[in-house]
Amino acid sequence: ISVLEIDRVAQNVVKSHLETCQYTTEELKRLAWTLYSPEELRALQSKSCEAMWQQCSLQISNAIQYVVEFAKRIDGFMELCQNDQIILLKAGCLEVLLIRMIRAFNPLNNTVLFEGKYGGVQMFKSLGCDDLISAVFELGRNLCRLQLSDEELALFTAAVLLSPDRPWLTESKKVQKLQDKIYIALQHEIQKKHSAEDKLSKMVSKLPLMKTICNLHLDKLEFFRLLHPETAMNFPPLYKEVFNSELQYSDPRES
Ligand code: 4D8
Repeated sequence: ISVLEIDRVAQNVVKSHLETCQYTTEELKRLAWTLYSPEELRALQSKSCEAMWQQCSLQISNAIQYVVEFAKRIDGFMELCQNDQIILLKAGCLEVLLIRMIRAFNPLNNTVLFEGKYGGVQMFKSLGCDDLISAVFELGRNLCRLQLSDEELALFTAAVLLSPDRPWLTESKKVQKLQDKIYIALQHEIQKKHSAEDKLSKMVSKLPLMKTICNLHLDKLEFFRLLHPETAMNFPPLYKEVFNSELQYSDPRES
């Protein structure tokens, strides 16, 4: 492939990313030291488990809408068969959210943006998912250390989304070709910045922890559904569709 082609891929992916981030980098910089007060934190911590799950599923569902829009704008994604588009989104969107999270993560005080203010792990106490939350924050710290630019973030999330090894893909060769180009563009972007030459392998080495987090989230959700079926039924439709374990014909691109 030509340098021109790789540049075109990079430009498209970076543009799609920037157009589909809820917050600009400047907005996040301004917000970075807007912390929840001790009283607000105490209020969050004393919420019921159900109310906190509802709140988190709503936040995740909002964020997923932007990921769906991101996917749609990546050249080649809409040319995949509908079945594969759905499989890629369902399998990859939490991983993409976890990578996107670093834009809204402050490693200096170990806090993340949640509904307009920053808070630490204790903010999520009432979920009753301490292991999941500490894994999420560990990933946040790990990824922040890599100091990824928005360009690198864009290409990395696109590459994760276009993973050809997701189960049940019908045209994985097509997905593989798209992902190959994106990884070449990412490597190219990293070299431009004179970053450490092993930056790409360091990025890729975080994928297993992301997979662990995704599986942990699904386990917690399944357990929560058993305990509180009525609450789980009222989770946002998009959240339910994406994380539903059953095979179904729903389409997260339309919610
Ligand atoms: O831009 O939409 O404002 C995380 C959620 C991020 C989960 C959100 C969350 C994000 C996952 C809340 C709970 C990542 C941004 C804010 C809300 C992604 C954890 C932290 C978005 C980037 C940071 C900032 C808990 C936004 C993983 C999941 C547990 C459950 C019980 C559902």
